[in-house]
Amino acid sequence: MTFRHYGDSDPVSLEYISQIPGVTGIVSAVYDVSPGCVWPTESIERIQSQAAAHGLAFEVVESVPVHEDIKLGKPSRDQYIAAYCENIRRLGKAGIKCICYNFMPVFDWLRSDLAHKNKDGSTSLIYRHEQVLAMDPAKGGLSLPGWDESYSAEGLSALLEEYAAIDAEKLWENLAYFIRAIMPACEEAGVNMAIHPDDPPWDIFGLPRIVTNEKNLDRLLSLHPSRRNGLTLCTGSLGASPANDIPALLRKYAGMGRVHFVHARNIRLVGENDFDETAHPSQYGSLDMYEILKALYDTGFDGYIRPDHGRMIWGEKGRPGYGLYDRALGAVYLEGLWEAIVKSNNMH
Ligand code: DNO
Repeated sequence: MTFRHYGDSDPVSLEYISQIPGVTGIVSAVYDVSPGCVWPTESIERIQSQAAAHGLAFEVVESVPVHEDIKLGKPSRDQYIAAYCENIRRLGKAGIKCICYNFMPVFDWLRSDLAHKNKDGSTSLIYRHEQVLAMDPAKGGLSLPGWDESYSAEGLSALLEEYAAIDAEKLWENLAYFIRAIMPACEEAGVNMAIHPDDPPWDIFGLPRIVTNEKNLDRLLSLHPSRRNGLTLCTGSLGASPANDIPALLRKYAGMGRVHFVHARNIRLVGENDFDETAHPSQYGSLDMYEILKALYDTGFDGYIRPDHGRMIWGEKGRPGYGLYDRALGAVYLEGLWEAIVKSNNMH
């Protein structure tokens, strides 16, 4: 059981993380290096030793960002891929076993509201498709948590224009090129790549999104047969589309040994393409967390898992989705389910 940590700027301390029952490691990254550049070994080692000082392992990186030129398939991609491979080798040497990354054009995860007030006074991240469609990213003033705020409105418009030539098939080609180019470094370094599904799993602002459903996950895994070409199975991202049966997907892909990392969280579907993030327990959302963990247990899953986004509760202020309290409750809830599954299976 791991817990995401955003480095020195994270209001949640490593000490507090080490106090959460059952959490044995952190998921982190070097945050002060631009996409496409090489991470200094000292920065990687610093995270490693800070975690170790609190008895926490650092074996999972989220994320090593993929430079937009790689997604766009520009000639400059080769130099960025070379830097990516160097990062893989450095991370492997420092004890990292798994790298989470994504291949979403321009924007990472998107929500329409980061602090939607629930009846009980807690706040949640929510997504309302109409509201997102009404935003114009090229006009600026749009600030959503998942994406690089360093773009100016003009820079963003120019980038979006470059993507006009990239349809889903072209993006697949560029993803295939990237995966095939990095696999040798992964083999050499002993590092598993775990692509994060697109969140939400549909096209946004006219940009194609391709890591969205079973058919596409099959295609992704077929791009390179190595087990190291694997998945971050994010229950909330894929679960936003009711066609995605999460326990079934886990049984299939974890059964193939291709799931290296699980992001566990619950969401409540409230309309077509609309959802609220909820507390982790099954009763609050549309996902059955017991069935999800049961699928992992039955397939002998031995990868990493972390509680994903939590609500803001008990007056906590912090990074949307990444407060301490609700994620800690999520971790312990998941551990409780796991203990019950393990023990009830040993009894038979
Ligand atoms: C959201 C996260 C994502 C994830 C990246 C991986 O909270 O799960 O931002 O870190 O998509 O590259």
